[in-house]
Amino acid sequence: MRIAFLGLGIMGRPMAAKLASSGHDVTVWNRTAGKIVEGARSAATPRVAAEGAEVVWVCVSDTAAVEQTLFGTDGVEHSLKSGMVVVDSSTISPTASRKFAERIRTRGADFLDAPITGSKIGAENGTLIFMVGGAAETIERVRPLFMSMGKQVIHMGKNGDGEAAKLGMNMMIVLIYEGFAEALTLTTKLGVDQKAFFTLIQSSMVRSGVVDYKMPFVEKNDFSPNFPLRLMHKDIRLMMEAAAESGVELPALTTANQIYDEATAAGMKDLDYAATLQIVKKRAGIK
Ligand code: NA7
Repeated sequence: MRIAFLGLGIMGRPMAAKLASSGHDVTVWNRTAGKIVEGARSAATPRVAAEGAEVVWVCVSDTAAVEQTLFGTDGVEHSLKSGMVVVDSSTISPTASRKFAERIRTRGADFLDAPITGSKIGAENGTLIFMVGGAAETIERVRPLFMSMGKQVIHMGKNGDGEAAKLGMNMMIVLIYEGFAEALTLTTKLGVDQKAFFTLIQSSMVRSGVVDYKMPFVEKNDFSPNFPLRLMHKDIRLMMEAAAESGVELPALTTANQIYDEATAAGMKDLDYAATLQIVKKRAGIK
């Protein structure tokens, strides 16, 4: 298929590389020039990248970035043709995503919100999971592309439902990790051996995929970014915005957000979100 891939960040670049190495005809664009993908052409603007494409795939940081890429001066909108499909794998506001879908549809194209889970490693290995909002027929048309980059596609419902599901899932990641960070901090302060505590967690019912994934990094004090804290903090703001819009209270998340605020103020925004453990430890006076 002829694909325009827009956004070559931590996630986007390996995703575009998987499409190119699967034999698709890929043109990439990135806001800051200089990022390239082997086997793909580079375009100067989203508009140029999208010209003649059957599918336009977007993976940029936030709601404003998606809006700019789709509808800005040199945005995708100018190259939209009837029958094209736009897929957005960025994590953004569900409400905004629904509006973007409506605007794309007025041009005869279709839109899927298809945020991802699986982190940098999943993007590099082609094992991402996509949670998708939009029409089932449109999902089927682009299924081969999903399967070049990932291992599973879950249809969540109508447009925006993929984004809503992603916020719910990331909320669980934030709270599970915060629970782990607080438990580790308390037990450390009480004198429990960290390795023994890890063994207990992995042997018992509190075992979790999130902790399994982060534990080796915590053991090595390696907080280099797999999922940068700044992006999880952005997602927390999206969760709180969606909660305010729909009249839902999120007391635990509100507390976790304070830790993220403090971590950001301490200059940790480009580290992995796992670095929030350092804030909890610092508050407890643990070096
Ligand atoms: P990164 O590694 O922070 O990359 C973000 C990408 O978004 C990168 O290509 C940026 O271009 C691009 N970006 C940022 N702002 C804009 C604007 N205003 N217009 C166009 N492009 C922009 O993020 P990830 O790849 O880890 O994650 C991408 C999404 O998936 C995000 O929503 C996550 O929450 C999930 P740059 O190179 O800075 O010019």
